[in-house]
Amino acid sequence: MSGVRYMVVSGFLGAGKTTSMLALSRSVNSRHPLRAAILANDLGEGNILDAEYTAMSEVMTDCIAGDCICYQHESLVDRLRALGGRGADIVFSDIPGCGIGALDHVYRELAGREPGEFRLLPFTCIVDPERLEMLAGKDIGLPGEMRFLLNAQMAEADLIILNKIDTLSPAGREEKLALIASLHPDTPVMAMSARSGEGVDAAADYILSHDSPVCGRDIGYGSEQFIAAERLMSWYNRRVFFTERGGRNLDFNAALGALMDGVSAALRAGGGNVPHFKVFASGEDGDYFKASLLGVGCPIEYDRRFERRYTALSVIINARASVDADAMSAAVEAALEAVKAEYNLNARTYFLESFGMMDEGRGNGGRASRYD
Ligand SMILES: Nc1nc2c(ncn2[C@@H]2O[C@H](COP(=O)(O)OP(=O)(O)O)[C@@H](O)[C@H]2O)c(=O)[nH]1
Ligand SMILES: [Mg+2]
Repeated sequence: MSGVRYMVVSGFLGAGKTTSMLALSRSVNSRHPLRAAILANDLGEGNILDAEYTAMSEVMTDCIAGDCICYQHESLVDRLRALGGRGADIVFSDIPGCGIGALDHVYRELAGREPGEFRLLPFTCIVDPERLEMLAGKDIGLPGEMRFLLNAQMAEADLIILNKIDTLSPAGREEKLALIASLHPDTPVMAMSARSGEGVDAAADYILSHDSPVCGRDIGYGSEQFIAAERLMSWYNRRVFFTERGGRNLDFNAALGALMDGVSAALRAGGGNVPHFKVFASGEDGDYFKASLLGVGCPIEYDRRFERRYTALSVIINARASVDADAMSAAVEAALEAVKAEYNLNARTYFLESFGMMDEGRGNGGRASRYD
């Protein structure tokens, strides 16, 4: 019996799942005699930025890549036991940004197959106030099919947390909380800012003092609406090693910002969008660059920029897009070529994967086909 407490965090692309898991972990670690850990999960085989980023923090971390934890029960159980063995009392893990179904596939599986081994804390959905506007009928530049996923994520949750309240006025907070309550009147709702820390301790204490009822909820998993939304999504993971051709030190903040702007412009020109495009690179002695773009019309959000200049740098690019994989690839390629020319860079790609959520042939399930 490991006695590890476990909680899954769901939520839309860019809602702040990773930032929230870090904030909740730090809140637990600093105020309770408990040790919190993060098990980062995403699709794709490797070069998952959130996993590298959380691993850089002082919080204990591990990662499961390759597929959603929904379909990796044994691996999930192994990792939870291993984290418990390393001293973790509570493990937070996320599911890939548009994911639904983990209540059934993770909580109910764990409760049924490892009865009593893990204490399941509230299944928690992190909500971004701007994306929530979609459900009030506002056009935020994302395909309408995405509304289904956002609403289903909230419908599935034991607890809904309105995040990013630092971006809202008091009236704005009330308005968003009222909208959530009108859509999901039976679900407890809390509010916090994973960035500023406001409300984080209260959310952590609520989570620690409640267990998930692990009930079944019909959220339309596998329905036509679900498939229509998933069909629109593509994933893109790449690692690029840049070198300044003349061996000079370069301000990579400018080059990486230009890369992000270039991708945004190329997608916008083609009518596509990218709900979460992220770039991360780590320099020397804890110096790092991390930035997010939460849609082609949005400004780049810099979590951190480099303090130093570098001649060579390894950069991770992750995109979760609402265009097909080819259009996403073409947008990155065009932006990369422009940045190489403008900043006198060579770029060597050591890892690249790009796939549609519903693509045939993804992963090991691919098969040969022939027409004659
Ligand atoms: N203003 C604000 N930004 C936040 C907050 N939480 C996360 N973010 C930002 O939102 C972006 C996406 O966050 P991330 O944790 O990567 O989202 P995820 O895709 O759900 O894991 C990043 O630029 C974060 O810094 C918050 O409470 N307030
Ligand atoms: Mg994340």
